Amino acid sequence: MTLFYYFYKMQIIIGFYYLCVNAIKNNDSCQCGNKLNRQTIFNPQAGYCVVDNSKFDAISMKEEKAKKMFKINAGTYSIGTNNPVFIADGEGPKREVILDSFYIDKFEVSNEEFATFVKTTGYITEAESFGDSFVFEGLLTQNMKDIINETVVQTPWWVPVKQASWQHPEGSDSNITYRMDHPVVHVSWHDANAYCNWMRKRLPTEAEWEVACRGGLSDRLYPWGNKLIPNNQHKANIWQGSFPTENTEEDGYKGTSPVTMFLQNKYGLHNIVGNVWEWTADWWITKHSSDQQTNPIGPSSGNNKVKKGGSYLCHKNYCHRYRCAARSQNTPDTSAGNLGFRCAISA
Ligand SMILES: *[C@@H]1O[C@H](CO)[C@@H](O)[C@H](O)[C@H]1NC(C)=O
Ligand SMILES: *[C@@H]1O[C@H](CO)[C@@H](O)[C@H](O)[C@H]1NC(C)=O
Ligand SMILES: *[C@@H]1O[C@H](CO)[C@@H](O)[C@H](O)[C@H]1NC(C)=O
Ligand SMILES: [Ca+2]
Ligand SMILES: [Ca+2]
Repeated sequence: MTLFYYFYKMQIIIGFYYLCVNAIKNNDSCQCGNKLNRQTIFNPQAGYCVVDNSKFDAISMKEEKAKKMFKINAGTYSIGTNNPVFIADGEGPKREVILDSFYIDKFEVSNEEFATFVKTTGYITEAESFGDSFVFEGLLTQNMKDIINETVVQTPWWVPVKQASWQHPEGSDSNITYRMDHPVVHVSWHDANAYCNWMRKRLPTEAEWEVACRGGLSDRLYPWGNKLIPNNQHKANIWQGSFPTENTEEDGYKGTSPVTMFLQNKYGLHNIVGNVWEWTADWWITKHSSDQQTNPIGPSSGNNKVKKGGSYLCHKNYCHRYRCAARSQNTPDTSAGNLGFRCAISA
Protein backbone atom coordinates (compact mmCIF):
# COMPACT_ATOMS: atom_id res chain seq x y z
CA MET A 1 0.00 0.00 0.00
CA THR A 2 2.69 2.45 1.07
CA LEU A 3 5.03 1.33 -1.66
CA PHE A 4 2.29 1.60 -4.19
CA TYR A 5 1.42 5.04 -2.92
CA TYR A 6 4.97 6.26 -3.31
CA PHE A 7 5.24 4.76 -6.76
CA TYR A 8 2.04 6.48 -7.74
CA LYS A 9 3.21 9.72 -6.19
CA MET A 10 6.53 9.59 -8.05
CA GLN A 11 4.64 9.10 -11.31
CA ILE A 12 2.56 12.16 -10.59
CA ILE A 13 5.58 14.21 -9.62
CA ILE A 14 7.44 13.21 -12.75
CA GLY A 15 4.35 13.90 -14.84
CA PHE A 16 3.87 17.34 -13.47
CA TYR A 17 7.53 18.09 -13.65
CA TYR A 18 7.46 17.67 -17.41
CA LEU A 19 4.19 19.50 -17.71
CA CYS A 20 5.53 22.41 -15.69
CA VAL A 21 8.91 22.60 -17.34
CA ASN A 22 7.34 22.55 -20.76
CA ALA A 23 4.76 25.09 -19.74
CA ILE A 24 7.52 27.36 -18.55
CA LYS A 25 9.57 26.79 -21.70
CA ASN A 26 6.56 27.61 -23.80
CA ASN A 27 5.78 30.63 -21.67
CA ASP A 28 2.26 29.31 -21.19
CA SER A 29 0.60 30.12 -17.97
CA CYS A 30 1.63 27.34 -15.67
CA GLN A 31 -0.77 24.43 -15.99
CA CYS A 32 0.17 23.24 -12.57
CA GLY A 33 -1.39 26.13 -10.74
CA ASN A 34 -4.92 24.84 -10.85
CA LYS A 35 -6.59 22.29 -8.66
CA LEU A 36 -4.60 19.28 -9.73
CA ASN A 37 -3.27 18.14 -6.42
CA ARG A 38 -0.62 18.76 -3.86
CA GLN A 39 2.18 18.97 -6.39
CA THR A 40 0.75 22.24 -7.63
CA ILE A 41 3.03 24.60 -5.81
CA PHE A 42 6.32 23.30 -7.08
CA ASN A 43 8.63 26.17 -7.84
CA PRO A 44 10.54 26.49 -11.09
CA GLN A 45 14.03 26.20 -9.60
CA ALA A 46 13.11 22.86 -8.12
CA GLY A 47 11.12 21.87 -11.18
CA TYR A 48 7.90 22.98 -9.55
CA CYS A 49 5.30 25.52 -10.56
CA VAL A 50 4.61 28.58 -8.56
CA VAL A 51 1.48 30.65 -8.43
CA ASP A 52 2.56 34.19 -9.04
CA ASN A 53 1.23 36.05 -6.09
CA SER A 54 1.73 39.79 -5.89
CA LYS A 55 0.77 39.59 -2.21
CA PHE A 56 4.35 38.70 -1.49
CA ASP A 57 6.07 41.74 -2.78
CA ALA A 58 8.85 43.27 -0.78
CA ILE A 59 6.51 45.55 1.14
CA SER A 60 4.18 42.86 2.39
CA MET A 61 7.08 40.67 3.44
CA LYS A 62 8.46 43.63 5.35
CA GLU A 63 5.12 44.03 7.12
CA GLU A 64 4.89 40.33 7.76
CA LYS A 65 8.31 40.36 9.37
CA ALA A 66 7.53 43.44 11.41
CA LYS A 67 4.20 42.23 12.77
CA LYS A 68 4.14 38.50 12.72
CA MET A 69 7.74 37.41 12.97
CA PHE A 70 10.56 37.91 15.46
CA LYS A 71 14.17 38.42 14.43
CA ILE A 72 16.70 36.38 16.32
CA ASN A 73 20.18 37.81 15.94
CA ALA A 74 23.18 35.83 14.86
CA GLY A 75 25.06 34.43 17.82
CA THR A 76 26.05 31.47 19.92
CA TYR A 77 23.21 29.68 21.70
CA SER A 78 22.67 26.44 23.61
CA ILE A 79 20.27 23.67 22.72
CA GLY A 80 19.61 20.27 24.26
CA THR A 81 19.89 19.42 27.93
CA ASN A 82 22.16 17.46 30.26
CA ASN A 83 19.11 16.57 32.36
CA PRO A 84 16.97 14.75 29.83
CA VAL A 85 13.53 13.53 30.83
CA PHE A 86 13.35 11.13 27.90
CA ILE A 87 16.88 9.93 27.24
CA ALA A 88 15.83 7.76 24.32
CA ASP A 89 14.46 10.84 22.54
CA GLY A 90 17.95 12.31 22.24
CA GLU A 91 17.21 15.40 24.35
CA GLY A 92 20.87 15.58 25.32
CA PRO A 93 23.56 16.51 25.50
CA LYS A 94 23.47 20.26 25.95
CA ARG A 95 25.48 21.72 23.07
CA GLU A 96 26.42 25.06 21.56
CA VAL A 97 25.19 26.18 18.18
CA ILE A 98 26.27 29.21 16.20
CA LEU A 99 23.36 30.52 14.18
CA ASP A 100 23.03 33.15 11.48
CA SER A 101 20.24 35.62 12.12
CA PHE A 102 16.75 34.51 11.15
CA TYR A 103 13.12 35.43 11.58
CA ILE A 104 10.58 33.05 13.07
CA ASP A 105 6.77 33.29 13.10
CA LYS A 106 5.41 34.45 16.43
CA PHE A 107 2.36 32.26 15.89
CA GLU A 108 1.53 28.80 14.65
CA VAL A 109 0.11 28.93 11.12
CA SER A 110 -3.67 29.38 11.42
CA ASN A 111 -6.55 27.85 9.51
CA GLU A 112 -7.23 31.26 8.01
CA GLU A 113 -3.70 31.53 6.66
CA PHE A 114 -3.70 27.99 5.34
CA ALA A 115 -7.10 28.60 3.71
CA THR A 116 -5.61 31.52 1.75
CA PHE A 117 -2.86 29.23 0.51
CA VAL A 118 -5.33 26.55 -0.55
CA LYS A 119 -7.65 29.04 -2.19
CA THR A 120 -4.80 30.53 -4.23
CA THR A 121 -3.02 27.35 -5.24
CA GLY A 122 -5.65 24.60 -5.16
CA TYR A 123 -3.31 22.68 -2.89
CA ILE A 124 -4.59 19.35 -1.59
CA THR A 125 -3.09 18.05 1.65
CA GLU A 126 -1.80 14.54 2.12
CA ALA A 127 -4.58 13.75 4.61
CA GLU A 128 -7.08 14.66 1.91
CA SER A 129 -5.27 12.46 -0.64
CA PHE A 130 -4.98 9.52 1.75
CA GLY A 131 -8.58 9.99 2.83
CA ASP A 132 -7.98 9.84 6.55
CA SER A 133 -5.98 11.27 9.42
CA PHE A 134 -5.44 10.68 13.15
CA VAL A 135 -7.87 12.26 15.60
CA PHE A 136 -7.83 12.10 19.40
CA GLU A 137 -10.75 9.90 20.41
CA GLY A 138 -11.93 12.28 23.14
CA LEU A 139 -12.71 14.97 20.54
CA LEU A 140 -14.96 12.81 18.38
CA THR A 141 -18.73 13.04 18.43
CA GLN A 142 -20.59 9.95 19.67
CA ASN A 143 -21.80 9.50 16.12
CA MET A 144 -18.21 9.23 14.86
CA LYS A 145 -17.16 6.93 17.69
CA ASP A 146 -19.97 4.54 16.79
CA ILE A 147 -18.75 4.31 13.20
CA ILE A 148 -15.10 3.85 14.03
CA ASN A 149 -13.73 0.52 15.18
CA GLU A 150 -10.00 0.88 14.63
CA THR A 151 -7.45 2.44 16.96
CA VAL A 152 -3.68 2.63 17.05
CA VAL A 153 -2.05 -0.23 18.95
CA GLN A 154 -0.41 1.04 22.17
CA THR A 155 -2.02 4.45 21.82
CA PRO A 156 -5.71 3.53 21.56
CA TRP A 157 -6.75 7.16 21.98
CA TRP A 158 -5.58 7.82 18.43
CA VAL A 159 -8.18 6.94 15.85
CA PRO A 160 -7.73 7.02 12.08
CA VAL A 161 -10.80 8.94 10.99
CA LYS A 162 -12.02 8.83 7.41
CA GLN A 163 -12.14 12.27 5.80
CA ALA A 164 -10.51 13.96 8.77
CA SER A 165 -8.53 16.87 7.32
CA TRP A 166 -7.58 20.44 8.06
CA GLN A 167 -11.07 21.55 7.07
CA HIS A 168 -12.75 18.74 9.03
CA PRO A 169 -10.51 18.22 12.05
CA GLU A 170 -12.75 15.61 13.73
CA GLY A 171 -14.04 14.03 10.53
CA SER A 172 -16.85 14.75 8.12
CA ASP A 173 -19.29 16.02 10.74
CA SER A 174 -16.89 18.76 11.93
CA ASN A 175 -15.70 22.07 10.48
CA ILE A 176 -13.43 25.03 11.22
CA THR A 177 -16.01 27.80 10.87
CA TYR A 178 -15.40 28.99 14.43
CA ARG A 179 -11.74 28.01 14.46
CA MET A 180 -10.24 30.13 11.69
CA ASP A 181 -7.80 31.62 14.22
CA HIS A 182 -6.77 28.20 15.52
CA PRO A 183 -3.66 26.40 14.23
CA VAL A 184 -4.09 24.38 11.06
CA VAL A 185 -3.86 20.66 11.87
CA HIS A 186 -3.83 17.43 9.85
CA VAL A 187 -0.97 18.85 7.80
CA SER A 188 1.94 16.57 6.96
CA TRP A 189 5.55 17.73 6.85
CA HIS A 190 5.23 17.94 3.07
CA ASP A 191 2.15 20.15 3.43
CA ALA A 192 3.87 22.38 6.00
CA ASN A 193 6.95 22.68 3.82
CA ALA A 194 4.80 23.56 0.81
CA TYR A 195 3.00 26.28 2.74
CA CYS A 196 6.21 27.86 4.04
CA ASN A 197 7.75 27.79 0.57
CA TRP A 198 4.68 29.42 -0.90
CA MET A 199 5.05 32.15 1.73
CA ARG A 200 8.67 32.54 0.54
CA LYS A 201 9.69 31.16 3.91
CA ARG A 202 10.89 27.75 5.11
CA LEU A 203 10.47 25.47 8.10
CA PRO A 204 12.81 26.32 10.98
CA THR A 205 15.66 23.91 11.66
CA GLU A 206 15.39 22.14 14.99
CA ALA A 207 18.21 24.30 16.35
CA GLU A 208 16.47 27.50 15.25
CA TRP A 209 13.17 26.31 16.71
CA GLU A 210 14.76 25.47 20.05
CA VAL A 211 16.71 28.73 20.26
CA ALA A 212 13.43 30.54 19.53
CA CYS A 213 11.65 28.48 22.21
CA ARG A 214 14.22 29.33 24.87
CA GLY A 215 13.55 33.05 24.40
CA GLY A 216 17.03 34.14 25.48
CA LEU A 217 16.96 32.20 28.78
CA SER A 218 19.52 29.52 29.47
CA ASP A 219 18.95 26.07 30.93
CA ARG A 220 15.24 26.51 31.55
CA LEU A 221 12.61 23.86 30.98
CA TYR A 222 10.00 26.13 29.45
CA PRO A 223 10.12 29.26 27.27
CA TRP A 224 9.29 31.38 30.33
CA GLY A 225 11.27 29.60 33.05
CA ASN A 226 11.15 26.46 35.18
CA LYS A 227 7.72 26.75 36.80
CA LEU A 228 4.93 25.18 34.81
CA ILE A 229 2.21 27.41 36.25
CA PRO A 230 3.89 30.58 37.56
CA ASN A 231 1.57 32.72 39.73
CA ASN A 232 -1.19 30.24 39.04
CA GLN A 233 -1.29 31.41 35.42
CA HIS A 234 -1.46 28.73 32.76
CA LYS A 235 1.25 29.51 30.25
CA ALA A 236 0.51 26.79 27.69
CA ASN A 237 -2.38 24.80 26.27
CA ILE A 238 -1.67 21.27 27.51
CA TRP A 239 -3.73 18.64 29.36
CA GLN A 240 -4.93 18.99 32.94
CA GLY A 241 -6.66 16.09 34.64
CA SER A 242 -5.92 12.48 34.07
CA PHE A 243 -4.96 11.43 30.59
CA PRO A 244 -6.68 10.18 28.45
CA THR A 245 -10.02 10.01 30.22
CA GLU A 246 -10.43 13.27 32.11
CA ASN A 247 -9.60 16.70 30.72
CA THR A 248 -10.43 19.39 33.26
CA GLU A 249 -9.60 22.15 30.74
CA GLU A 250 -8.16 24.34 33.49
CA ASP A 251 -6.17 26.24 30.87
CA GLY A 252 -9.41 27.03 29.07
CA TYR A 253 -9.05 24.60 26.15
CA LYS A 254 -9.99 21.01 25.53
CA GLY A 255 -8.57 20.99 22.01
CA THR A 256 -6.67 23.71 20.16
CA SER A 257 -6.65 27.36 21.22
CA PRO A 258 -6.36 30.40 18.96
CA VAL A 259 -2.78 30.89 17.78
CA THR A 260 -2.70 34.32 19.45
CA MET A 261 -3.18 32.88 22.96
CA PHE A 262 -0.41 31.95 25.43
CA LEU A 263 2.37 34.47 24.95
CA GLN A 264 5.34 32.52 26.25
CA ASN A 265 8.65 34.31 26.03
CA LYS A 266 10.54 37.54 25.51
CA TYR A 267 10.68 36.95 21.78
CA GLY A 268 6.91 37.40 21.65
CA LEU A 269 6.30 33.79 20.64
CA HIS A 270 2.90 32.24 21.30
CA ASN A 271 2.21 28.53 21.81
CA ILE A 272 5.78 27.58 20.98
CA VAL A 273 5.17 24.82 23.51
CA GLY A 274 1.73 23.26 23.77
CA ASN A 275 -1.33 23.75 21.58
CA VAL A 276 0.03 21.84 18.57
CA TRP A 277 3.31 20.08 17.90
CA GLU A 278 5.38 21.85 15.25
CA TRP A 279 7.25 20.34 12.33
CA THR A 280 10.88 21.32 11.87
CA ALA A 281 13.07 20.96 8.79
CA ASP A 282 15.37 18.30 10.26
CA TRP A 283 15.44 14.55 9.83
CA TRP A 284 15.32 12.67 13.12
CA ILE A 285 18.33 11.21 14.90
CA THR A 286 18.86 10.68 18.62
CA LYS A 287 22.67 10.69 18.87
CA HIS A 288 24.08 14.19 18.99
CA SER A 289 27.67 15.27 19.24
CA SER A 290 28.42 17.69 22.06
CA ASP A 291 30.74 19.61 19.72
CA GLN A 292 29.84 23.15 18.80
CA GLN A 293 28.08 23.32 15.43
CA THR A 294 27.39 26.14 13.02
CA ASN A 295 23.88 26.37 11.55
CA PRO A 296 23.19 22.66 12.09
CA ILE A 297 20.57 21.18 9.79
CA GLY A 298 20.51 17.61 11.07
CA PRO A 299 21.26 14.50 9.00
CA SER A 300 20.98 14.62 5.22
CA SER A 301 18.31 11.92 5.07
CA GLY A 302 16.09 9.81 7.28
CA ASN A 303 12.69 8.27 7.77
CA ASN A 304 11.18 10.70 10.24
CA LYS A 305 11.10 14.44 10.68
CA VAL A 306 11.60 16.15 14.05
CA LYS A 307 8.60 17.79 15.69
CA LYS A 308 8.86 20.02 18.74
CA GLY A 309 6.84 21.55 21.55
CA GLY A 310 4.15 19.07 22.56
CA SER A 311 0.43 19.66 22.24
CA TYR A 312 -2.92 20.09 24.01
CA LEU A 313 -2.79 16.35 24.64
CA CYS A 314 0.45 16.44 26.63
CA HIS A 315 0.29 15.66 30.32
CA LYS A 316 3.30 15.43 32.59
CA ASN A 317 2.53 11.79 33.41
CA TYR A 318 2.95 10.48 29.95
CA CYS A 319 4.12 13.23 27.62
CA HIS A 320 6.22 15.77 29.44
CA ARG A 321 7.31 17.10 26.08
CA TYR A 322 6.14 20.70 26.30
CA ARG A 323 9.76 21.59 27.14
CA CYS A 324 12.16 23.34 24.75
CA ALA A 325 14.63 20.43 24.77
CA ALA A 326 11.94 17.79 24.20
CA ARG A 327 11.43 16.31 20.77
CA SER A 328 9.55 13.65 18.91
CA GLN A 329 9.17 12.43 15.36
CA ASN A 330 6.81 11.36 12.61
CA THR A 331 7.16 10.28 9.02
CA PRO A 332 6.85 13.30 6.71
CA ASP A 333 3.52 12.09 5.33
CA THR A 334 1.89 11.74 8.75
CA SER A 335 -0.81 14.10 9.89
CA ALA A 336 -2.80 14.37 13.09
CA GLY A 337 -5.18 16.65 14.94
CA ASN A 338 -2.43 17.92 17.27
CA LEU A 339 0.34 18.58 14.77
CA GLY A 340 0.91 21.89 12.98
CA PHE A 341 3.84 24.21 12.28
CA ARG A 342 5.23 27.71 12.03
CA CYS A 343 7.68 29.07 9.43
CA ALA A 344 11.02 30.85 9.53
CA ILE A 345 13.13 32.81 7.07
CA SER A 346 16.82 33.65 6.94
CA ALA A 347 17.44 37.29 7.76
C1 LIG B 1 8.92 34.36 -21.57
O1 LIG B 1 8.38 35.59 -21.08
C2 LIG B 1 9.32 36.45 -20.47
C3 LIG B 1 8.60 37.67 -19.98
O2 LIG B 1 7.33 37.36 -19.53
C4 LIG B 1 10.42 36.83 -21.47
O3 LIG B 1 11.41 37.62 -20.82
C5 LIG B 1 11.07 35.57 -22.00
O4 LIG B 1 12.01 35.91 -23.00
C6 LIG B 1 10.02 34.62 -22.58
N1 LIG B 1 10.64 33.36 -22.95
C7 LIG B 1 10.38 32.77 -24.10
C8 LIG B 1 11.08 31.45 -24.33
O5 LIG B 1 9.61 33.19 -24.92
C1 LIG C 1 -14.85 -2.18 11.14
O1 LIG C 1 -16.06 -1.81 10.51
C2 LIG C 1 -16.09 -2.04 9.12
C3 LIG C 1 -17.42 -1.55 8.58
O2 LIG C 1 -17.75 -0.31 9.14
C4 LIG C 1 -15.91 -3.54 8.85
O3 LIG C 1 -15.83 -3.74 7.46
C5 LIG C 1 -14.62 -4.03 9.51
O4 LIG C 1 -14.50 -5.40 9.36
C6 LIG C 1 -14.60 -3.65 10.99
N1 LIG C 1 -13.32 -4.02 11.56
C7 LIG C 1 -13.20 -4.60 12.73
C8 LIG C 1 -11.81 -4.89 13.18
O5 LIG C 1 -14.16 -4.89 13.43
C1 LIG D 1 -19.89 23.90 11.65
O1 LIG D 1 -19.83 23.37 12.95
C2 LIG D 1 -20.66 24.06 13.87
C3 LIG D 1 -20.42 23.46 15.22
O2 LIG D 1 -19.09 23.65 15.61
C4 LIG D 1 -22.10 23.98 13.45
O3 LIG D 1 -22.90 24.74 14.34
C5 LIG D 1 -22.25 24.53 12.04
O4 LIG D 1 -23.55 24.32 11.59
C6 LIG D 1 -21.29 23.85 11.09
N1 LIG D 1 -21.32 24.54 9.82
C7 LIG D 1 -21.36 23.90 8.67
C8 LIG D 1 -21.37 24.74 7.45
O5 LIG D 1 -21.38 22.69 8.61
CA1 LIG E 1 -5.86 22.35 27.46
CA1 LIG F 1 3.03 24.71 19.52
